Amino acid sequence: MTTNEPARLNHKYGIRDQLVFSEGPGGLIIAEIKNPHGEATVALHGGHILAFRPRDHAPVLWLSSKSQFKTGKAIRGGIPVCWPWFANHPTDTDKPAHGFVRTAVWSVSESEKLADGSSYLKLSISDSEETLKLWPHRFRLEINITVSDVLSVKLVTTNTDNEPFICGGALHSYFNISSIENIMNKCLEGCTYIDKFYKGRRKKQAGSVTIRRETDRIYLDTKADCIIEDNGLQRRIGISKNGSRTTVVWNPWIDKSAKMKDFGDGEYKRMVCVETTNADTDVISLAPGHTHTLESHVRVEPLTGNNE
Ligand code: TA6
Repeated sequence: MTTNEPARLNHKYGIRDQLVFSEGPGGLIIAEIKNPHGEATVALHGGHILAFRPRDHAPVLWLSSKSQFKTGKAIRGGIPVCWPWFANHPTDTDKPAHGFVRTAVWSVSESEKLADGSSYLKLSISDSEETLKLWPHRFRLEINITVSDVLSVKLVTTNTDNEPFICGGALHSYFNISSIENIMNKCLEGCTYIDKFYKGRRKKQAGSVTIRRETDRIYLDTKADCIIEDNGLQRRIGISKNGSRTTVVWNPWIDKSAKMKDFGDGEYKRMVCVETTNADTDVISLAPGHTHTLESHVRVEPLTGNNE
């Protein structure tokens, strides 16, 4: 029986009526989590949260209908883990975009039913011969996932080498929305951002972020919590964060999404990425033996008239 065989995983980490491992799409091993507060699906491939839904709400994460669930391929949607760099490698564009852990298989390290009935799952990955060829540092990376009516994700980097290293990364979260015209992001006013759609020019955010074209913005030096207000679904998605000084907002819009075979026609209207990140001037320097935690907490609340 291999380490990631569902039967073995269920024996060691399964939780009756709450957490079960099985073969999911493309034969990838998934953990299905259901508890009185909400539900989630996590793939061992990429340490990738595929779905999250608090009880009585519509799904919070978007997943493309054309996602490829294949070894070595990134999954389109959910929360890809970008690490140890965000977007292209800083000096070698032959290296995989967004690092190498989102296409690697992670191991299960821990699972627990918490006192309040919520569920906890920890996956981990460490350096290997393959990773050392791409990035010459020893590390341990863990993703700690807590599912209640809030989805709490903590990405913990440990430098297990004897030299310091610099790393970036992101919880590259894709959010499910009623329609791109219906939403606004009320949290980044006054922040400086790199506008990747306009040749990387630095600009300052005026007012709320609304999306009416391809949008690819790296907001720097911001610890702001973000709110996606969705008039169509009459809800707010709150994204609070710790250990992150960069927030990325991305929607590929029509032309770019049409060129992506793992993006369904017109699906760009139903998603927006708000990514909890450290990139560009916000990357992290980690001393040997030290750890860094990148946290994202996602919650939903009704969008009632009296919300200010
Ligand atoms: O987070 C925005 C971004 O860096 C965009 O530039 C776009 O490349 C997106 O990530 C998706 O990247 P992927 O490699 O998953 O297609």
